[in-house]
Amino acid sequence: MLAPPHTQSYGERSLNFTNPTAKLILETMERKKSNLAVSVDVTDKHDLLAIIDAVAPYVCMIKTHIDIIENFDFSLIEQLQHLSHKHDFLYFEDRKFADIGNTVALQYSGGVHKIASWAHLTNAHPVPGPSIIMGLASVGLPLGRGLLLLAEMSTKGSLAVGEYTEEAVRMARRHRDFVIGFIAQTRMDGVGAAGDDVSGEDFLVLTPGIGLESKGDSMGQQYRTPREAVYESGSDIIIVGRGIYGTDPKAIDTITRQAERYMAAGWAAYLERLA
Ligand code: S5P
Repeated sequence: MLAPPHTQSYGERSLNFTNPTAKLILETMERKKSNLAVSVDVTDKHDLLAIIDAVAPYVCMIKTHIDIIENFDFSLIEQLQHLSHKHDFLYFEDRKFADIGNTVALQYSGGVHKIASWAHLTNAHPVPGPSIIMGLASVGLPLGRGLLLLAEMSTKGSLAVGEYTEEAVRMARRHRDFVIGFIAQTRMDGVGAAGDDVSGEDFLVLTPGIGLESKGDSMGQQYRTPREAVYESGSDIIIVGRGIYGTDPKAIDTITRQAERYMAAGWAAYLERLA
């Protein structure tokens, strides 16, 4: 009987995956002792670069919304890549693809952002069905990229529950070479398996909606603590945005301190889970 993934160390779990991005994420987490991903949702590229440079020592991953950058040009990508080499972390472009296979393949490879050329990881809504995975995999698999499906969301009134979540997991299970995990609030081990043998199955669970102070915002976001996500719900990576950069993207000292604090809280919750 294999140990369930959330009781294994991140380093051990890198052997559970064939996808090179999944392996690299888990090895980076183990090396840096961090299960923190910082979501840098700012609109100016200079702020984006300054915040990444400040928080990078504390993260395994940086999550971007590249389409909100107002002064984007492709030289930004070279600067982002320089930071990821300097500080040893991966990029997750939170694009939330949701269209037919042919369209998402074009959105992923082309346009001004050329996401597949630099983002190790991206995500998709399962709403169109398995064709969305086929479209994205046609671009991402040859590059060794990984995909997350949004199985659940952090927002009040989310429709991604019950049968929808189960079907998302079944879709992922049929494409394990490319789908390496979920955006979700809890573990998905065995969800929707209906008697099928899923022992040895491992998916990464990345959880947004994390805050140490606030319980939510005025637009439906809901926050839980790193401990609730990692220790109680078995999440692997906490995704933190405004809890770290707050309301002032220029307050770099405060942002650095907050990143250190969330990294410590996330790692302590993981060690507690392993124990
Ligand atoms: O269910 C979700 C899925 C995602 S990817 N809820 C989320 O909040 N997100 C993203 O996580 C959202 O797009 C944002 O970039 C980040 C949360 O930001 P925060 O400032 O609320 O921590």
